Amino acid sequence: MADTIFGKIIAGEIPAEFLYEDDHCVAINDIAPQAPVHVLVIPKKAIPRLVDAGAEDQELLGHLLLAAGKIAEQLGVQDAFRLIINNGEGAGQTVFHLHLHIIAGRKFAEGHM
Ligand code: IU
Repeated sequence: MADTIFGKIIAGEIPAEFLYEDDHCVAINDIAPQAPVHVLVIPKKAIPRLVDAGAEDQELLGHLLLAAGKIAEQLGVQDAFRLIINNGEGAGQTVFHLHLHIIAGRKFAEGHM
């Protein structure tokens, strides 16, 4: 559990403010925000990358999406946010404990990623 910084945060070994918590995940503000709203949704189960998730994680992955929607509503950005998962170093993943980025509060170019 405590193998990455996120594992340590979830284990309470490193203090962090949880914007949201339930049985399966927590949400924290990103320490280096890329937008006015930049929140990380982190499953309590440590799965290194999305591709490391298995069939047994199907319910958890759905749960994370539903939680992200709820958190977006809680933050008042439900009408304009993006969800990002970086999978692997080549895609910019730096913390190898699966997490979703909720990005909002900045203008998004239409028709572009
Ligand atoms: P990535 O998808 O693995 O690149 O995202 C990791 C994020 O975790 C990145 O946006 C960092 O700013 C963020 N982060 C953090 O919020 N707190 C930390 O102590 C560390 C990284 I290390």
